[in-house]
Amino acid sequence: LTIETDIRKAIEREEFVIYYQPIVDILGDGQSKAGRLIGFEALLRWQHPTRGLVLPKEFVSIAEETGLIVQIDRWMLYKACQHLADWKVKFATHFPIKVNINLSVQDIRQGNLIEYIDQILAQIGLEGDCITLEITESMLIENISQTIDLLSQLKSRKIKISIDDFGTGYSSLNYLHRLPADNLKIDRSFVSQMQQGNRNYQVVSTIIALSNQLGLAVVAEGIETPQQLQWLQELGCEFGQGYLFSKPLSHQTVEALLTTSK
Ligand code: G
Ligand code: G
Ligand code: MN
Ligand code: NA
Repeated sequence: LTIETDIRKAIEREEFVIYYQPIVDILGDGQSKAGRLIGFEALLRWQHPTRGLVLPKEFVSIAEETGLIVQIDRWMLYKACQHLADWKVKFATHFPIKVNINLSVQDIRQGNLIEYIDQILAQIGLEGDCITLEITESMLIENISQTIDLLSQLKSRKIKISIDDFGTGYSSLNYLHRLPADNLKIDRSFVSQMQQGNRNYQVVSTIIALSNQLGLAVVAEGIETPQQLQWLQELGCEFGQGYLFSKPLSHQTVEALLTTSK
């Protein structure tokens, strides 16, 4: 319960910050070479007055149980869109850079998410197509019809939908073709345990083949080694994220990166 009180105070005092992890094009094509930055995943951090930088695993599940995550995620949406609009002006040559934002099931249940998003996009002056919302398979399964309805409304605003941690949920194959999703993120547990021809390698290979057949883009998470990158490229995975490219970066470090790579 004291953590709940602490989270409430953190919201009031604006102690949350956003770290941004680069997402890169790992295949490239005729025009662009592999390794190009295409966007960032916005990741929540708590800049705690005494504990330092606290990671989501320490507080997100309590924020979800108490419903406080809704306020936090709305702050994330607003702040990440503000940062993006700001970067668009400062670092125009890098655009279109996109931002991915994680949602929890409570955000979807709240009801007025669409109105909130319309309001911030209008206020900040951004188009929906520069944001991707990440949702997990388990969120979909809990509320399949309500979720499909919401996703369709997001799609009509050109907001992209990503299925996060793909492969860790339940029989996703049954409904995947019904979902108005744009891409899948292969869970990092599969990527980290890939070895030529082993079970994880087969799972990754199958997810990529399936995505290609369904016309979904694929992002592999948690790429840490050149070998993993090479296998993913051979399997036709278009996008990647992971420590091999970059760990999540502070706002200040993102600006330094965009400045030097202009
Ligand atoms: O940054 P890190 O890898 O520690 O994040 C762990 C998990 O925490 C992410 O996979 C994501 O599911 C969750 N998470 C991170 N940022 C947010 C956020 O802003 N909102 C919600 N709801 N979950 C987040
Ligand atoms: O749950 P979600 O996939 O949204 O969160 C991504 C999390 O994975 C973040 O907390 C981020 O810090 C972490 N992460 C990102 N890249 C790597 C990586 O290459 N290796 C490991 N171990 N973790 C990573
Ligand atoms: Mn995510
Ligand atoms: Na996640």
